[in-house]
Amino acid sequence: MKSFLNVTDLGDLRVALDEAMEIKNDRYKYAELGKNKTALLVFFNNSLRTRLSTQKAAQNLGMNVIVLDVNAGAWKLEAERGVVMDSDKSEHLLEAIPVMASYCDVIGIRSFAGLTDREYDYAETVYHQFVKYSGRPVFAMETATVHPLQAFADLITIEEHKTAKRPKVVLTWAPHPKALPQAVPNSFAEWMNAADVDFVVTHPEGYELDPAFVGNARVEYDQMKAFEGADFIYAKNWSCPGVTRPEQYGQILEDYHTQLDWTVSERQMAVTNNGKFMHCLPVRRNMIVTDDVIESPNSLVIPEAANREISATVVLKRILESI
Ligand code: AN0
Ligand code: CP
Repeated sequence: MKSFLNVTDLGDLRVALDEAMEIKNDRYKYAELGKNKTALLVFFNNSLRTRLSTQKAAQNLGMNVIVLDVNAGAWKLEAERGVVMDSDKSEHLLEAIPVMASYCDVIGIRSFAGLTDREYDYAETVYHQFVKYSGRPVFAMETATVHPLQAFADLITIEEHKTAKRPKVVLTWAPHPKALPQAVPNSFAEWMNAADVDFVVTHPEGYELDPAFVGNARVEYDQMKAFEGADFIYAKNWSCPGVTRPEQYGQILEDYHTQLDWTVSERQMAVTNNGKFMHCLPVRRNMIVTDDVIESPNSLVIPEAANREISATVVLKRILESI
């Protein structure tokens, strides 16, 4: 595997899930595979889980790891070609990428959506520059439109905790004070569409996800109706994807104070099928979800985060096997 952005990059999901379980049972099984290979993890944005779990995954495989926080010590990087570089950006990605590539064998990228230029974000411009100019396998650690390491960990978590053969999984929008990317819900929708689950999405009107990810998934604008009989509730905020009105891309469409009834609480969880609660974290309590729900025995947020080590180990193993 030379690039990891989409669910199709992993091939047969059943095989990938079996591999995840194999690694979970013995996470050092492939400790020789990465000997004398170096993973470079490049962060343009903050991270707790991705930073730690991906380093741990690389170490499980015997790799060396270098972490670069671009905004904390490196030169500020320009990404657009043709710009007269008279701002605070001292270096261009077109030099920085091949230089970084010369020190490593695999590159992970975290580069969030700018949320101002839909076309630029949805073309995954920064990610593809890394692919093109590094000559190395590249994997997404949340890029402009996707977070596949998260979605894979989510799928592993659902697989481990499901009680029905084909569980009902609901992705629900929830309020947040700041405009957030669509990467997490995009990937979650993409991966749930590919998995054997009954998938429903619920959000206020105007927050429709890009068809490339949400496909033909059922959309229910009434959150309570969507929650009925659900086995898993996956909460996340996202800003306007700008599908029907591109000029609203990246915006918060209504003051969050008026939408606090979307916060996941016992009121909605009561109509589920003893539903499990999921969120990728970091989460704002009593905004996305109440204290009671996130602390309840049905909350999976901690095992879900722990599975990030497993998804990253499988992905790095696949990449190492291809170089
Ligand atoms: C980011 C987001 O919503 O994409 C990262 C989530 C993993 N969240 C925040 O910026 C709070
Ligand atoms: N879920 C997730 O990717 O968390 P971080 O932003 O802390 O890496």
